[in-house]
Order: sequence, then C-alpha cells, then structure tokens
Amino acid sequence: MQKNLKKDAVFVLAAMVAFLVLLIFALPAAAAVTVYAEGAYTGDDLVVYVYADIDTDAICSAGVKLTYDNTVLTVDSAVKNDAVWFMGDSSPGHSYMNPEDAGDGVIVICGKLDTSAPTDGVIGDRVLLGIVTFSRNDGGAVPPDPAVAEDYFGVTVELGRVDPFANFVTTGGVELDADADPVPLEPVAFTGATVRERGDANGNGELTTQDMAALRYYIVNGGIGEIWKDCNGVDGINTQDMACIRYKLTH
Ligand SMILES: [Ca+2]
Ligand SMILES: [Ca+2]
Repeated sequence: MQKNLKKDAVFVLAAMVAFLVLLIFALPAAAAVTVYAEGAYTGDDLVVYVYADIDTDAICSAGVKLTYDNTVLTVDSAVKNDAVWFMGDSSPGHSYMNPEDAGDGVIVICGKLDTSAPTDGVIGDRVLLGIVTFSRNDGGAVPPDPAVAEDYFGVTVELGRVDPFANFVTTGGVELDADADPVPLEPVAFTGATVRERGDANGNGELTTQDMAALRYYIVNGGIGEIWKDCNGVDGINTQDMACIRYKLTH
C-alpha cells in the first residue's frame, strides 16, 4: 500500500514537471526587457525620460542611446538614475560612466551592484534609466504634427553601444542585446519614444479642455504619470498643473 502511494506521488510529480515544461515552451516569447522614452516640450526645451520594463529576470546593466535631431536640439544635461542604478552599499555609491553626448544621441549606461545584496539587480515596470534635457535651437517652432512630435525632434531609443559591448545583462550573466552572439531567445525590445507638449495631458497632440479632465482624472484615480501631464515642469504632477493648462488655454 505504502509503496503504491509512493509510486502515485512520483507519477504526480512527473506529470507536474511535464506540464510545467510544456507550459514554458508553449508561452509566447514576450520580451523580457522593453525600453522606451517619454518626453515633453515647451517653446524653450525638451525633457526626455528613458524607462525600461524589466519583467522576467533582474538585470545588472543597461545601455541605451537616445537619438535626437541636432538641427533642432542641443543637449543641456543628461543624468542617469543614481537612486536605482548604483555600485556600492548604497546610492550613489562608486562613480562610474556618466551619460555621453555622441552628437546625434546621448548614451546612457546604467549598472547595479548593491554590495549588500549583490544578486538582486533591477526588476520592475517603468524603471527610470536616465533623464536628458535639451534646449531647442529651432526658435520654439510648433512641430508639424504635434501628435507625433517625437518624429520632428528625431527622438528614439536604441542599443547604447554596439557589439562587442554588452548593454543589457541579467544578474545571471545572460546578455539580452539583439546583436549578442548567440542572439538571446528574448532580446531587449525598443518600442520608441513619445513626445508631447507640456500640458497635453491626454497625449493626443492638441491642448483642449479635455486635457484638464484627463489631468483631474489622473490626480484623483492615479494611472501613468507621463511627463507631459506635468504642465508647469516643476514639483511633479499636481493641481498646479491644472492651473497651468487653464492658463495655456486662455493665453
Ligand atoms: Ca490633448
Ligand atoms: Ca507640475
């Protein structure tokens, strides 16, 4: 009797393992890391936030190039997110490579090695990699199509440095770059940039009273706080930004 029970248990275990293996291979290969940028402009400047959704495995390094059109933009400042990406026992830790302006793009390299938790790495949604601030050298022209202002500013995201450099690496040592050899099963995905005017809270390319409603909804209910909801460009997103939109609509 006992022997049969043991046999049954082994069988159940084997069936579970077989099922799990099937499940793993049947799942669609969603990208483990997705990189994107969100930017907001005024007549004077453009501020772009670079984010990563890191879903499956924690990563210990990230490298992104934020491209821009240097006929309309000049880099004012570029910072990496030291609060999350640091090497040492706490932020900011040991200093390492700061973002570099390559003339047509800013390369942001991020590393994480928390000496008190060396295997942790970084994982999660909307993890900020860095922030790049541009001044506009086009006189503040209105983009031809404000609903895709990213095209006008030439802003997009791609791999920071090309092979043989590794940009995105998991804490397990797996390189996720699409140009890695061998190419990983789920290479890092770049889904581009979105740029809107500050105060275009619903992000549709025009400033209307709808944006006040969208901002009010966000303040009450929460949601995704894209930078274009920060109409006045200070203190995050709050009721002052409602007043800012109202001002923009009436002036
Ligand atoms: Ca709008
Ligand atoms: Ca604000």
